[in-house]
Amino acid sequence: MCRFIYILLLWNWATQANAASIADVPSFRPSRIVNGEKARNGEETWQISLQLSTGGVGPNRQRTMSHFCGGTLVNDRWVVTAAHCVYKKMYITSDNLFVVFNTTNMKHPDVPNIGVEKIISAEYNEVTKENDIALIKLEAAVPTSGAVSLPPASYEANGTCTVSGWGFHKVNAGSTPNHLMAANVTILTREDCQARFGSQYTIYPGMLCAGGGETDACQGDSGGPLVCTNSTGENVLAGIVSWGIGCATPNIPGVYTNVVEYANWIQQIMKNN
Ligand code: 4AZ
Repeated sequence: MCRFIYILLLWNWATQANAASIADVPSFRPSRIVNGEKARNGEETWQISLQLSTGGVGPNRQRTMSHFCGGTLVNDRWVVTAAHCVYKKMYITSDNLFVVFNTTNMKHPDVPNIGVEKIISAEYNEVTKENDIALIKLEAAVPTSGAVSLPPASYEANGTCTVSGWGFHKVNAGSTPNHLMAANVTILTREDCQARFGSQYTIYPGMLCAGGGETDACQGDSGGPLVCTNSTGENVLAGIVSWGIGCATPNIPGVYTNVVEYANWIQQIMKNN
């Protein structure tokens, strides 16, 4: 009898967890890079896809995995993503979260993917959208050649940078592309960005704006990289796709987490974990 109740409880828990994931997983909401181009092999090598799996191992696991956010490899064990992809989402655990890496075509039958050791989010503010950053420690090291550098403390992003991801190509497009897309966007000053958003929104120092033209990030690109090339030719992770008003809305830039503001926090987490 006792065992029967236990099974019933377990079944109840499992079906509820399942229902929650179907309703809430961001992959079921619209988005992808707008007006971008296909990333070529050897480009955007730092881009990863965060995927939830409902079970299986090897190719069987891959069949049950689905993309819901982007992320960036910053070294062989750590991925940077957006807090809003993982924060307070009970259905995402280190057991069902997988990181697809070294891939441009998601339809490839055996995309490289690796399990997760832990997920560490900053204190994300769902109202102001501040602190939209989280770190994911991988179960094992992946090749470092794909990683991109974190910005040095004095870094200030400017000029044209590249955003990439598997998000929708326009609002409500309906499905994510198989191929990784990338687009150039120009960094705006905080003042310019604030003026475009108006008084209803506050652009905090922990945020960075880019775009406002025909190219943009969109839902499903969230958590992914905005990478700039600095004066010495090195690629730097300047931003994390965070929020916006629609996608490629005329004059409205995309808003990114300003990674340099969190560089110390990232270093501390990586050192202590
Ligand atoms: C989103 O909902 C989202 N245009 C991310 C970025 C942008 C819009 C929406 C920027 O994940």
